[in-house]
Amino acid sequence: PQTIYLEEYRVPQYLVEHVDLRFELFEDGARVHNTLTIQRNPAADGNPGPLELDGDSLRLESVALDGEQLPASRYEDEGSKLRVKDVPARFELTVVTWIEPQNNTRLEGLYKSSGMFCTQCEAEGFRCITYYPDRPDVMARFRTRVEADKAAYPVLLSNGNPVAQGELDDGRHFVTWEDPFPKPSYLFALVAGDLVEKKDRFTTCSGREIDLRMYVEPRNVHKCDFAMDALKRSMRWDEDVYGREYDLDIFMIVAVDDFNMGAMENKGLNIFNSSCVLASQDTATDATFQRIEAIVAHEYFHNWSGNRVTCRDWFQLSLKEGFTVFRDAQFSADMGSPTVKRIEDATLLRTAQFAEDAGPMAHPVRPASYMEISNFYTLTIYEKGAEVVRMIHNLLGETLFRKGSDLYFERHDGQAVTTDDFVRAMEDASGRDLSQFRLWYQQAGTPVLTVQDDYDQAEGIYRLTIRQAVPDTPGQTDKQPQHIPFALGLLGSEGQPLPLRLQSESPEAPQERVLELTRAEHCFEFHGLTERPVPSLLRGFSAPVRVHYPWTREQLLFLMSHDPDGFNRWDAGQRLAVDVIQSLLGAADDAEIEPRLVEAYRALLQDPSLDQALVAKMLQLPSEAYLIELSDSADPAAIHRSRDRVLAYLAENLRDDLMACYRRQTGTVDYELTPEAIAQRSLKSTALGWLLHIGDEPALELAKAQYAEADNMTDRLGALRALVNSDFQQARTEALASFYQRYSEDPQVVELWFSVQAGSDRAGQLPQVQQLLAHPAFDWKNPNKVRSVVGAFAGQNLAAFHNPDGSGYEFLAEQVCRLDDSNPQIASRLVAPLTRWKKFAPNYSTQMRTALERVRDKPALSRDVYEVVHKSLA
Ligand code: B3K
Ligand code: ZN
Repeated sequence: PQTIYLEEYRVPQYLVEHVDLRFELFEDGARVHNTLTIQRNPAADGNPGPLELDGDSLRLESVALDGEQLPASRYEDEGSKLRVKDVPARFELTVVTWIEPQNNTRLEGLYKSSGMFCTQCEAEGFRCITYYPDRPDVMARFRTRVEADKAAYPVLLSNGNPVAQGELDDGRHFVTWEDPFPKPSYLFALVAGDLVEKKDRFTTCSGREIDLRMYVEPRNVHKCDFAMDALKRSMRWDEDVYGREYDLDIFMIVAVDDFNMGAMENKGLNIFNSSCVLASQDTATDATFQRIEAIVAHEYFHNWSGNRVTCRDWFQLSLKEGFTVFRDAQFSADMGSPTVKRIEDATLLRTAQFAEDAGPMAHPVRPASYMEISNFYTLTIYEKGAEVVRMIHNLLGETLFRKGSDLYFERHDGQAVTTDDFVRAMEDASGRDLSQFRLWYQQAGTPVLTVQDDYDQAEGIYRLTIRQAVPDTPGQTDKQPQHIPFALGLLGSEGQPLPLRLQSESPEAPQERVLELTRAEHCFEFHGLTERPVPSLLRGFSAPVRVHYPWTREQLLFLMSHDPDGFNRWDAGQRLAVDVIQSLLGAADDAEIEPRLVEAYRALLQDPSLDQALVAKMLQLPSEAYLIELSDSADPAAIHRSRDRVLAYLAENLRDDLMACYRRQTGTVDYELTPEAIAQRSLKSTALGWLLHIGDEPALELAKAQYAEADNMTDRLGALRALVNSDFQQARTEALASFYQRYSEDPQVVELWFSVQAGSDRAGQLPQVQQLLAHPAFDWKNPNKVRSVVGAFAGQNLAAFHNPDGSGYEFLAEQVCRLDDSNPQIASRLVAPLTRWKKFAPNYSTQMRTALERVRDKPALSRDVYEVVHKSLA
């Protein structure tokens, strides 16, 4: 496969002004009539040459120019390119193609899912529908006529507003849609099916009435309310916080079961994976509700950050994704607990994005090259990209940031632009120089900050020395220091915040500061301190960096209970737990475990005056994945054992406190999604999980009761998970059987059932996982099912996946090969855990490599998997 380089970007030779599409949908295929109004791009230099259109898996039926059929000699059909020779400066081209949506297992372009037609065009799926200059800087107005059998497909949707509809012969009908906003082809969408419509309305800030609609299969009508409300909250929030009003008269959401990712922001017609939009109290967990709210908001926010202002090329993907993730994170923080949201985001970043940034696929937020763009929908583009926008927000402050975003939207409305344009708007609006800051977009790798301190009692001066280094990544060495906002506070021995008085400042200095690091080394002197302070570093995770500082356990325990910054309280607890777990690695089985950890957790469990949402987070031990990420030569079996030992030790010593905490969490009568209620449920299930982990009999009874009596999925699944992860084998088997029986008709809940098992070190050993694959409810064509078994096994059940005999690796390689033919995007995502082989101790890494080589040697490997496997073996 070919590598595409940012450096080679050229403006398009031809522009499309208007696209007229007509879809004839049948059971054995679809005919697509595509009439393009094309003109030479005045901005392109040189001889334009032939018109080149992209295509993929299309059967070409005819080509006409200005209404005249072209003889074969006037065009070349290369399959992936259609070249039309000798075209005038302005013309109309009509291309007719035949495609087979019913055989499309890649789920890119037009395909069928549970009997309905639907599309996924980002990034390069539109070329699987018709020949087209399929690049985001070609923006056109679309008119789309969809024709299908009326009984089987009563609902026919596309982007924009419906402008005509009518009956046709043979029981067929049509609807025509017109989208007044020019858009790139990746935002095109079409849906045809037998769907139920749920309607609502939204009045915008300028008083326009928007028609809101959700389209779902009849069995799902009762699962729409939450997403619809989330949509309305998002629309209001974007008006209030960013001044962005919705632009069309109608906004539609469709739920489909077979979808490669979470959802897609097609103009006016968002398409969602059912699992990211449908929810009811009985079938969705708190985590699912929160994910739905965030994704609905994310896709909606794209209408401005992505659709009205889009990307010039795919190297700029983070322009829309990083910014939109930042926006949805602000929204979620406003809707719930900001500290909890920050903890969740930082956890994901530190566990998974840092790992990506240290692995073979590491790339900058704005990559310089790719083979397959689908491989670049990564945590780096999304999550790190959002952190980069957050840092701009921190540096500029709320008001100037808003001025910058207003300028960005105003200046670039209707354009396809670059991350550089975004930064320039922020600079122009604020007067700040962000030239060094731009390195965040160009340099891959997670900066490492090494902090040293020193207290001079006689002078009352506390000195902090901060050094930064950006590690080498594939193809990038000798990096420059980046511009890093570093928030900190200093605490006195009573826990009181101390003033941060730099050198010559007056005594009334602030109690928190954001230091701006721009050099490889800085030394800051804080004056007027009568005692040695405890530093609270990188508050609120003010930059996506690693911090090394020689914390003592005393300091961590102190910060855990005293830091006024909630995020850093949690962080101190995590660092302490990591330290305790790591100190047991390779230690004797009876090695002593830090007793102060027990006391720290006891304090959390016993004090109801603490923010319970924060407590619920603080009681989660660092995950195995995070512990692996922190090690250089990881031994997952040893990590698993140490972590389990600490968990068991805590549970043994906190039995009564856990039980008391459990019993306290019974207040709420009605199911609510407030941070407090969510924290209650989380605490309940954590306590149960810990107690069942050590075989506590009274807790077993509580778990059974919670399972049976729960009035919501969070409690029921919490109990099920605690049972599944326990050694109470009979109770586990019974609960699993009962759960399946109860929910076998609901594919989303069956997916939870799969993943609870595949992700459990007790119920998810390889033979059991093999059985899940043979289960009648499992379906290789459905990405959610694949993720819930294969993905959960390799991503969550690390002890079993990293079985020292290599069986887990071999298993994953086999499933990747099998999926590579049918759905390369899913195959390529699934292979990721193997690509981290360099992180592991030799016994593991050799076998992981062997598994990767096996995938590499599969005949006819897709471009997606090829790129990932070859880069990680290089
Ligand atoms: N923009 C889509 C992701 C498309 C992925 C294509 N492989 C969803 C989102 O980020 O909102
Ligand atoms: Zn997005």
